[in-house]
Amino acid sequence: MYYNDRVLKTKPHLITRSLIPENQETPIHFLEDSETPSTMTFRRNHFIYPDISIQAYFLTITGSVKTPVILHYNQITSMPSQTVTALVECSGNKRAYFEPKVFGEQWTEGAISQGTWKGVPLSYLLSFTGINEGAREIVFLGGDSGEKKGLHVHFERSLPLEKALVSNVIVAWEHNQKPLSPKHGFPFRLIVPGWYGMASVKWLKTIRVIDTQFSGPFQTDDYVYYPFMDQDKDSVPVTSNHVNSVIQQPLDRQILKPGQHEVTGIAWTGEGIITSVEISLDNGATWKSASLQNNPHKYQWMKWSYSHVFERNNEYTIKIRAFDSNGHSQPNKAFWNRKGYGYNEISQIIIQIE
Ligand SMILES: Nc1nc2c(c(=O)[nH]1)N[C@H]1C(S)=C(S)[C@@H](COP(=O)(O)O)O[C@H]1N2
Ligand SMILES: [Mo]
Repeated sequence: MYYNDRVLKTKPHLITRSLIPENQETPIHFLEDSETPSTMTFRRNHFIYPDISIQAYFLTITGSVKTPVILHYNQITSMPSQTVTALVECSGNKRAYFEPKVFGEQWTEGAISQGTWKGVPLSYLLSFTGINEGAREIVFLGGDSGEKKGLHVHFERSLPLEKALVSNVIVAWEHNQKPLSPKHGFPFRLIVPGWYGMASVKWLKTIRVIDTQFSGPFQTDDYVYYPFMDQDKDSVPVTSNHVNSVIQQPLDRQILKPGQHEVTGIAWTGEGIITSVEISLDNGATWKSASLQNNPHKYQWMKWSYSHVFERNNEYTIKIRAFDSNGHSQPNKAFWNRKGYGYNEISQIIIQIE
């Protein structure tokens, strides 16, 4: 047997940040497909995985509704479904790059994946219960729980009614044509395209309509932008994804041979679409357009590339900035915030040519 790469099937692996609870990054620099396989999808958990038995499982919809309901697995999965291809990005993606550094999982660039999710629109589920006049938010409780700041809490988040009822917010049971895996929320998870990942609650147990503003530790403590180190003033909740990009190849500090090489990567945004991606090979002095590799789709990343002949004995500082249809682009300097969310500074690598 020849031990070549074909026989040994060289494959990327998740990048471990912690094991209990499990937090691992997608090997984003080594994936070309627009659908991230389930095994390569990043994992972001606040607690240990919950034990869920499908026989004992039911989903309740309660609170400020006309008729509360209890639904079993088969009742939900036989409802009219919708399929959404969307990326999920953790708001802590790229946290490791903040300066000054901040506490929390030190994600580099792989707290993002893209998948095809099948489920029932939340608005359809709520048409069974009706919503009372005066309802403001919908609260989603996950089956996982544990200790946070001395209290036993569940992972629980709310959406304002306006966001919850748009048609592509779904209660999903399939990921990439298979039932959701236990790690990604089996039996049901919410998918909220356009918002950072914390909104997409896994292991959904109850949906509760409320007339007030929800406050829970994952709503009003975590997932809030705090612009100051030592005070909470001017804080803003984390919602939609910022316009952002990753240079997939080459890698930062890679040594390459002289000649033609492709610079490739992805770019994405929360609301709207990617309209252009610009590249600089001279540390931001001049910019050119990278070519976009697919049609823009809302809530999906855009693949881009740029081919160039690189010269011997040279170093290149390569920068990428993406622009979206809402007039947003990646900033020269990331907006620093105490908990390290939403980093989207212009992407950069430095390469050396032999
Ligand atoms: N129940 C529950 N849902 C959750 C979380 C969690 O810890 N518990 N983490 C959230 C966060 S912060 C992110 S980024 C995504 C990650 O989803 P994934 O692990 O399927 O990639 O799930 C969200 N939903
Ligand atoms: Mo996240």
